[in-house]
Amino acid sequence: MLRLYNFPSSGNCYKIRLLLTQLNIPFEKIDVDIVRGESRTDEFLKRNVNGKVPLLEIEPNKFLAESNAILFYLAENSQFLPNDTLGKINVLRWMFFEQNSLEPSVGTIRYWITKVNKEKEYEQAIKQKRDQGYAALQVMETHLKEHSFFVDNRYTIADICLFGYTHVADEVGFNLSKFTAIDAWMETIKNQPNYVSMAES
Ligand SMILES: N[C@@H](CCC(=O)N[C@@H](CS)C(=O)NCC(=O)O)C(=O)O
Repeated sequence: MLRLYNFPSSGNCYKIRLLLTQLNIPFEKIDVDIVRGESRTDEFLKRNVNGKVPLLEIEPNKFLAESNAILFYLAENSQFLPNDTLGKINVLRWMFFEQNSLEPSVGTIRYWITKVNKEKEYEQAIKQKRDQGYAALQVMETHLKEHSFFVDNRYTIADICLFGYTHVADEVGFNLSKFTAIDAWMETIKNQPNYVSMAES
């Protein structure tokens, strides 16, 4: 059985739990307390030299790191990834955008505020990252005003990947009220077959 090294409230880990659930693939979860440094032990670093979760053990002692690489691996030959090259490349395009623009802003602010209590200490950095987060959300909003999903007008891992941090942005002070297309897209995702929330997965 696949083993997922996991931190329950991480958006990056949730992406994997959501896809595995929607693919009906059973998996074992091994929770790693990243706040207490459990992803930085010698033992864990042997599994992932980058010291981060999610990490998927795809065969005994064979590990795959990076949430979006894991999504791509799992989605191959499924309904969640287009078959054609251009479709796949467009999925990658949005996954790179997520890691470059959304996750380092919304995801990092969320970690600083909710996990390590650095709201005061990192006030300036949070302000800067909040602007970057709103800029990323605006790009998504503009795209979603014209399209139901990110690629080929169908639900793919590009949507799963972007949903991971977008749907929890309001928990850390992002006001999403003017992002009506994002709101509609998030509702559509919550209505997909076998959808599971972060807390329930
Ligand atoms: N680019 C990586 C980011 C992974 C990441 O930042 N993981 C965080 C949790 S969301 C982590 O494990 N942090 C622990 C640490 O850096 O020590 C991915 O998408 O998987």
